[in-house]
Amino acid sequence: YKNPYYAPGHSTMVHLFEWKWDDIADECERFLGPRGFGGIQISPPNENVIIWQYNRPWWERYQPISYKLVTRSGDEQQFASMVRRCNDAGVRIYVDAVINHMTGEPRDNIGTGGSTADFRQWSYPAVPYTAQDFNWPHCVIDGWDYGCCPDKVRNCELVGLKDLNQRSEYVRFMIVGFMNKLIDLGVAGFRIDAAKHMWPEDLQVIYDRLHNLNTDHGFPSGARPYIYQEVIDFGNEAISRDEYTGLAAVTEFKFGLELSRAFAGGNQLRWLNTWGPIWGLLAHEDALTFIDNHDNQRGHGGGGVILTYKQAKQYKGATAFMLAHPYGEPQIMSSFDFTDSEAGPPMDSNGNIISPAINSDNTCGNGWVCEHRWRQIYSMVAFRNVAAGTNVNDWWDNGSNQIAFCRGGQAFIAFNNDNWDLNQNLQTCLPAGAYCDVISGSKSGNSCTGKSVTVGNDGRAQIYVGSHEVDMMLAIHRGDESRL
Ligand code: ARE
Ligand code: CA
Repeated sequence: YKNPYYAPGHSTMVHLFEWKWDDIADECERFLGPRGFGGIQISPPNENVIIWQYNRPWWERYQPISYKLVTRSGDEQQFASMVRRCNDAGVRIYVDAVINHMTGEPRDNIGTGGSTADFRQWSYPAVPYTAQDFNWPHCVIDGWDYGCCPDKVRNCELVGLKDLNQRSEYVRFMIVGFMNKLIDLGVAGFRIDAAKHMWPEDLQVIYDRLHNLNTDHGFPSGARPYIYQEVIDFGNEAISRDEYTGLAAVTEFKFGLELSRAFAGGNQLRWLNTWGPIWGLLAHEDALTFIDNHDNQRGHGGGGVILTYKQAKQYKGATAFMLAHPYGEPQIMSSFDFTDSEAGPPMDSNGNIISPAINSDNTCGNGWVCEHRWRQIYSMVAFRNVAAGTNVNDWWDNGSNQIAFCRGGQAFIAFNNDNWDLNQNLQTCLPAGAYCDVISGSKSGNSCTGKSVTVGNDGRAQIYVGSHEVDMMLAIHRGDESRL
């Protein structure tokens, strides 16, 4: 369950938060596939309760009312078409699976597919689930429980969401049926929402009953789904991420916290020369890594000060480091712009999601941030693909916040997070020749729209990153996008 089965030459997952299926399919074909992205985490595809009381917040999608594939993102047919088109473009789909619970007790009672429920009776006829399918007696998790009481964290309600009993064979059957349907439609794996709130042994049973990936969608025979489990573990709670790594991969929340701290200036970049498990991070193959996610970018769930698109220079620096470094399986957040942390995606007065507009400079409009379309970010996905299979070598630092390293003989990157210029003759490990920096610009014909770098026969080059530049890094590599 730890292999994402990316298409050859692809890497990196992007979370297209609240995107519609038709728009995702277009994005696979026009951008993500050609740019070498590996996969997409989509918002939960199954029917959720509509919450007009809070003007359709993004979090209504974490309140399932059935397993029908009908949401604001699209219906089952649109879902199937998206998966087909994305797989054909070499981009995998990973489903955010909300299987710990159903809804809370919202004032509204109608789902995105027209289903209703009787919340107070734990009755969800469109699945169907009845009271006996939920944990009993009913209780709600409070903050203290995380420190003391694994049984409460797993058997009580997370923020009042009706808590399913995954020990029940019937509940397992419904969950497995839902997930297998998605696998048969061609998805490559799952994010397991609120995995901490389910017993590892129950999850193991569920995972082991999943189908192999669909060979009609280009997966090898016998391939198991990629599973990454949402377990927030900063090391001070009764439930540890280590209880889940035996099953499948785990979301590594310390990763974004430490890189955010460093790139926001709270820790010197030179210390990143040991980046990886020495920092208390999970083993490489166990870690789904990211700077921010849809919760902590808006102060929901998970502690710490996290960089987001709102601190663009530092955020791009942290993201570039994530993509340049071989540790972990990276995921990029792709957001809609927000000031209100509850607000849902751009929508019309009927609650329909408004599609992102695509500008001529590759960026998005209509309220969509599309970090994955920022040149400094998608260029680093290409960098990662060129550097695949190599380690970090020829680390250099200035004893503070200027660092540089090579990835084998494939790629080179330098960062300057000091408030003075970086201007050094450094080892790039690349063949002699001229290269375009893929951060300040791109290659255009036989020249560079941004900086160019001349590598000598000894592999060395003069590297300049001014402290007042828009970006704090410079990156060159052997791929077509950089080599002149
Ligand atoms: C909403 C309302 C609530 C209301 C509830 C039920 O906001 O006020 O009580 O509905 O009516 C998201 C939102 C929630 C929202 C929920 C359902 O964030 O606000 O509730 O959707 O609509 C813990 C969990 C972790 C979880 C975070 C948020 O361990 O699994 O809390 N993250 C996932 C998703 C969320 C989603 C859910 C789970 C629910 O990523 O987007 O919630 O499906 C410490 C602990 C963490 C704990 C954290 C916060 O750090 O270590 O384990 O995270 O505190 O409590
Ligand atoms: Ca539970």
